[in-house]
Amino acid sequence: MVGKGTEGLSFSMNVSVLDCQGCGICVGVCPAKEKALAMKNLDSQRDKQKYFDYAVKNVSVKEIPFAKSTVKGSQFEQPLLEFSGACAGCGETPYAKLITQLFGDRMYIANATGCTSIWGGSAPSTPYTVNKQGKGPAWANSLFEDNAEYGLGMQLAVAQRRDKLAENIKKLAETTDCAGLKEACDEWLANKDDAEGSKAASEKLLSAIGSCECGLCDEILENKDMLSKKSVWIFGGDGWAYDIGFGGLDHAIASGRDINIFVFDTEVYSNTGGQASKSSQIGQVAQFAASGKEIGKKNLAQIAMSYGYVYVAQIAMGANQAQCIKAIAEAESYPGPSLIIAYSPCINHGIKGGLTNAQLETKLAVETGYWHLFRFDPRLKAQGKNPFQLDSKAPTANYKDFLANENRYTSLKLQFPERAEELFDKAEQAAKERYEHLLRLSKLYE
Ligand SMILES: Cc1ncc(C[n+]2csc(CCOP(=O)(O)OP(=O)(O)O)c2C)c(N)n1
Repeated sequence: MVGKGTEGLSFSMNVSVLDCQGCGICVGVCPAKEKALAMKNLDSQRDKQKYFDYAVKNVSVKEIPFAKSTVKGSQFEQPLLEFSGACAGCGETPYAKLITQLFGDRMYIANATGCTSIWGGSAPSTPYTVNKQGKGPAWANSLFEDNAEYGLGMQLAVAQRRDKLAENIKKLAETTDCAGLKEACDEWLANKDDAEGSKAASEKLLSAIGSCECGLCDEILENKDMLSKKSVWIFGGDGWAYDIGFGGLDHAIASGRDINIFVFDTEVYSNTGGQASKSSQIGQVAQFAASGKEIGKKNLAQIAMSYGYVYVAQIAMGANQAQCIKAIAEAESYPGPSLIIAYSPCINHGIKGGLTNAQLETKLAVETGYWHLFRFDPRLKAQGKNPFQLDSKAPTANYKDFLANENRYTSLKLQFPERAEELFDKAEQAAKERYEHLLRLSKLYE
């Protein structure tokens, strides 16, 4: 038993020995006081594969009475992203996996070219999968240059097809005299834009249609994939979002349409070997910034917030899991454009100890004031509340301790110590000013 309502149930976590990449993150982030997990040599664990295979084959998904959008509740949902080809410990995949746990059975993904499209679709295989009902993310990769437009197009197509379906279901409700069908149509119409409600109403409608004769039914059945509410996601890295795809991203958020943009912010073009982007930070060594980037990170969140009707959040999973899930759930439920910028450690950062420490590194990023957490929800403004919520506390650790933990900064110190000192001071000052600016924003929106 893991909480009220789960009497008679127990759970275990079984790792697939053959698929585990050995990143060791689970060992590092395990909250148990006594270390509950330990890494062991692969050969000594091969005979444990049978437990994993048994669980996959025989243990069914259970209805668990925890809210899906909580840390605990989300982790009892089936991930519809499984074994990707990402670097072991990648900071991007945990976000995508979490999003599929929340919305995977009704989600569309437009994926910009970049690491997310490479680990997300290394043809001929894909780590995205389906649940027992055969439902899973519909995924496609567009050009690096036009992915926001591609996702916006998906949203427009879905909206158009669902509106037409609603028109037909309304007509059917008005004309049918078959028992139960009118009620099923009305129930679907009332729940069309409710994620869970539309799923239940769709099943009822399909079963009512099955036992009635009707002229419009064929057309409705042809479009039954549109019965449940869809969740349209646009995935990409910072090279796409801040730089090359920015014009399209701006166009897509300005449209006011119900899209969810998720930026996996690694602060470099990761997939092409670590070139600097407008998201890279002062003092960071990257390709095209071999002596440390001189100018500051673009404030993409602030640009999006200036519209007033865009949901915007900055998150970092390892720093605050609850805030991360809250932002993702709020963005998805917001019936307009949403932009989430997620801090994503990358092998290019050269984190001390390697990506084993990726999740802990995001915690350090927030504690040192290197990265800030906040949410801007236009719905709150309409309710007379402050739409801007700063979720980061004032830094409790030294900014330069974060820099000292990553090769992308320490390498500058080794090569150009004086310049490093100068740029790191500038970076620290810029981070302080960003936090003060966020504090002022919070007051301003009050
Ligand atoms: C049409 C097209 N333009 C450009 C590229 C080259 N390209 C592929 S991935 C990439 C960088 C992606 O960087 P980013 O958006 O930051 O995502 P990340 O890899 O960091 O997740 C570039 C420039 C390409 N493959 N195709």
